[in-house]
Amino acid sequence: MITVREATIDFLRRVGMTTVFGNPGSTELPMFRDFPDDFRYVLGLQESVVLGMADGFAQATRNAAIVNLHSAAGVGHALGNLFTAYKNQTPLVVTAGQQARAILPFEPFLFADRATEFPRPYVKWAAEPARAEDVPAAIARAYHVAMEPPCGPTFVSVPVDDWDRTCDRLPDRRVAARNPGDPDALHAVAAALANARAPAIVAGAGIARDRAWDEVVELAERHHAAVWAAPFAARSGFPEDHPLFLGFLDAAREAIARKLAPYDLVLVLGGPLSLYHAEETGPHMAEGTRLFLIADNPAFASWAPAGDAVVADLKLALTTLLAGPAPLARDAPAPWQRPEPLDGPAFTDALLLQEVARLRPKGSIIVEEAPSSRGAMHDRLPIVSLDSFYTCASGGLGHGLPAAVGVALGRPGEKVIAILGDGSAMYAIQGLASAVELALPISFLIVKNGRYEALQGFGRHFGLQRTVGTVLPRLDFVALAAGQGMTARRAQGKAELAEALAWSFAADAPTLVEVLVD
Ligand SMILES: Cc1ncc(C[n+]2csc(CCOP(=O)(O)OP(=O)(O)O)c2C)c(N)n1
Ligand SMILES: [Mg+2]
Repeated sequence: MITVREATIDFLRRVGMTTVFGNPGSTELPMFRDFPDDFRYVLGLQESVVLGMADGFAQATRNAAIVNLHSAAGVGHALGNLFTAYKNQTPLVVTAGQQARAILPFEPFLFADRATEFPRPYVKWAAEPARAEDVPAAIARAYHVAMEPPCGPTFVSVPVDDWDRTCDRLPDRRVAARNPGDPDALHAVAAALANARAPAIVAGAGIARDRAWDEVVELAERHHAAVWAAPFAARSGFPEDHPLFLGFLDAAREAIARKLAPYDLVLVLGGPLSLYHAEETGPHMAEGTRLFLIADNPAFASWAPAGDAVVADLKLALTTLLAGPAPLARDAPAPWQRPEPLDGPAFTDALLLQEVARLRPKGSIIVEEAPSSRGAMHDRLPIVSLDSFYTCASGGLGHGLPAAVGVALGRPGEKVIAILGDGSAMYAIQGLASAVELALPISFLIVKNGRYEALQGFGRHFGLQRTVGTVLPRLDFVALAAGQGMTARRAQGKAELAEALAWSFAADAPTLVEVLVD
């Protein structure tokens, strides 16, 4: 017999979850008695930072990350980024402390009422085991559920007195969960694709999740298919400098239908396609465009408003498609006319992104949360390799800054560039302290426009004369960084920007550049 803690540590070690992201409290500490030397504890100074870092780390390492939160209040702080992790399909095993079993009837201090309901519906599975000795098995189950596509967070609430109880060691076992897809359905897609007159591929985040990047390039080239990025794709699924890449779809029903109208067949990979940000009417797809979806997430398949769908691992499904019939002879689509390079006096977010593209170290990783700068990023900062771009799939702000820390921790020695709006950066600004503590080579670039520009834009969309609560003119990010032990610079004007970026990109410690855009 061993302790619940030993059995849990033993399991975590077996599956490679030796980095624990947390913010501790009295109801968690016994989990860390005799904390093993081959484990590390990554401290986040607020639980949304903890969750965001774990999300970035899990995505970067392609394995579930273990998170430990303080009972109800800590889980509460983490919920926004838990929602994002759910939408990102990031595998996480979230544990939270609970008060000791013997005093639960008296609603003790820091007790979590209905602990397993609190994080729902943004966890795939949640449990507070009925007996202490069931805790390791619950954590093992949480791991396997988190890792089964569609991946996502799971939750285990653990009473504080459980860790020192005894139990059996868990059996060593593996769970294989990749689904190759229904062969008949995939053959139907392959046949339709071969016979299409003008096919298009829509590249979604699932391509990166399933590492199917090379297969998508091969499929697009084989079929001379136009490739569009899916709306708000949280990861890049196709090289954006490839001649077949034609641009980005907006999260807008009418624009999607219009942009895809020239094609007689649209194959959405790792979608969703029909992701709408504002209400619009009209058809989801032009008449005469046949739609197919292959995705790792059965939810996308079930609610897609049009088209036939196959739920599958993208890499396996594309292997089937690539073995399909040869396509009709057809010309390659006309290439995307990218906007002209900027060289006027205006000091804008677009110029910043152009300079990042020009000066960034080769192979650096972009993590983005700068809402109104998205379009400029699409135009000027092409993502050209697998796993070199991360953003949140949910639209919930406060993910990008800590996610950048987690990505950097998961990809040691690689440069991470976090492009953050000034409003966005403030939701989890304590993440800078973790970056300093971990000495990670991250360049935090703050697009300082002094406002929530995306919301002001939406205000105009709704015809508001003035959009209240959208200005933040007095924030000083150089001071906010310095207060957490990070060196920072301010840049205004092109020469100063180039110098600051070169300094930040060359640093092997975290740095911040506040860019005062017009
Ligand atoms: C948690 C959360 N709160 C509020 C919002 C609404 N929201 C969307 S964009 C935005 C503004 C973000 O400001 P900033 O990062 O400065 O980017 P900008 O709009 O200026 O480009 C806000 C508040 C959100 N998406 N998520
Ligand atoms: Mg802003």
